[in-house]
Amino acid sequence: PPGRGTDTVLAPRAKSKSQRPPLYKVMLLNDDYTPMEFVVHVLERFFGITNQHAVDLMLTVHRKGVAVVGVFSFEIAETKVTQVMDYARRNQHPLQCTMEKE
Ligand code: TYC
Repeated sequence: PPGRGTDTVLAPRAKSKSQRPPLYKVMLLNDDYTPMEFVVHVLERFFGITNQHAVDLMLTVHRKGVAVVGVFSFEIAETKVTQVMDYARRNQHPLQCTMEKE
């Protein structure tokens, strides 16, 4: 029947949703106190993002309030969130990092 999505045709060799693990978006949230340079450093250190892209992404979070900084399996996403939150706390910054199922 129409509208139930039961007859979706997959592209050749594409895996159906049930055949791959769910992905999780890792997001950084803006705040008024964390220094911009610290956020750039976090993006480079924990997400392997180049300085040029890290500056752009940090400014996107600064302007929009939130941005996706990566998409990972549950376990990797959880590790990233823990690493960022621990590192921010150790450096006494209120930076928040969260994850959400894609
Ligand atoms: N808004 C912060 C400032 O003006 C910078 C900032 C950017 C903080 C991104 C957090 O996730 C963040 N210093």
